Parts: sequence; C-alpha cells; structure tokens
Amino acid sequence: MKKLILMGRSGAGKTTLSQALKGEQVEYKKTQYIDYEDFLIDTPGEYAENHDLGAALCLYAYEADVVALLIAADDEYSLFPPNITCMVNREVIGVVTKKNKGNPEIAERWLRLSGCKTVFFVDSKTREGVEEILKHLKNNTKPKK
Ligand SMILES: Nc1nc2c(ncn2[C@@H]2O[C@H](COP(=O)(O)OP(=O)(O)OP(=O)(O)O)[C@@H](O)[C@H]2O)c(=O)[nH]1
Ligand SMILES: [Mg+2]
Repeated sequence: MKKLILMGRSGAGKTTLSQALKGEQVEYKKTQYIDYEDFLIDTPGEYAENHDLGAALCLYAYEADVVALLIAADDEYSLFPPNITCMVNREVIGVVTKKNKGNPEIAERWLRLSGCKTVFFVDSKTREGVEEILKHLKNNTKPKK
C-alpha cells in the first residue's frame, strides 16, 4: 500500500476522506497538526493557505509515495497555482471532494491545470469513489529503494 499525503484548504474534506479511506465512521474533527498514521498523512488546511507553511508541505511530501491535492466541488476558487505539481518528485493525484455538490467539472479543470494527470471524484460521506483511490494506492508498486 502506498502512503498518501492529503493537501488542500481548510474544509476541503481531507480528514473526512482519510476517515472514509480507513473505513472509520465519518465525523467532523478539525485538524490541528500534521497527523501521520499508517498509510495516510492528514494536514491542516492552514498549511496550504499560508505561503510559509506551504513550504513545510513540500517537505512532508517526501514522507509519502503519493500526494493528493483536494478541491471540493463547491469551492469558489483554487488555492493551487498552475503546474504546482513540479514542486515535489512524487506522483500527484487530484481529488474532487463533495462530488455531488457544486461544480465538479470546474474543480477537475483547476486540478488538471495544476498538473494532476489523474483526478478522482469522491463523496466521502457516501463513500462514492473512495474504493477507486484505495485501488490506486494498492495497484501501484512501490519504487525499489
Ligand atoms: N457531502 C460531503 N461533505 C463533505 C465531504 N468531505 C467533507 N465534507 C464536509 O466538509 C466539512 C469539512 O470537512 P473536513 O474533512 O473536516 O475538512 P478538512 O479539509 O480536513 O479541513 P481542515 O482540518 O480544517 O484542514 C465537514 O463538515 C465534512 O462533513 C464529502 O465528500 N461530501
Ligand atoms: Mg482536517
């Protein structure tokens, strides 16, 4: 199983997605610090929202095999600049959360503009699309050390 780090603004749905990926009950819990457990690294949205803290996210990316950039379908803007994925030498996937709300196509376009080649659509509350991400993490073979 590849290790995944979740990045995105506060409220994008990182913690809810991590609960769904782990098969836990979905319940609101504000992320106060970088939460490093089993195959998931959950980060507080403030790290993506603040330029200086954003540098820490780049460093944490090296602790993971795959980086996920999250945008909710009902977000009004994207925090991620074009081609930001080149900041890390890890696979970067895009995840559109809250896929049954707002405009998932626009969120997908923002993620692709930022450099994500693969984009998943999820609703972590109903678990739609969650299995596809798990399959993606299981299918990829880990690079040899
Ligand atoms: N319907 C729906 N609601 C979601 C989904 N993901 C998250 N939410 C809701 O959005 C709110 C914020 O979700 P969180 O998972 O706490 O967001 P976060 O990105 O971890 O936020 P920070 O910890 O502040 O960085 C919660 O009320 C969730 O229930 C989703 O896929 N579908
Ligand atoms: Mg959180």
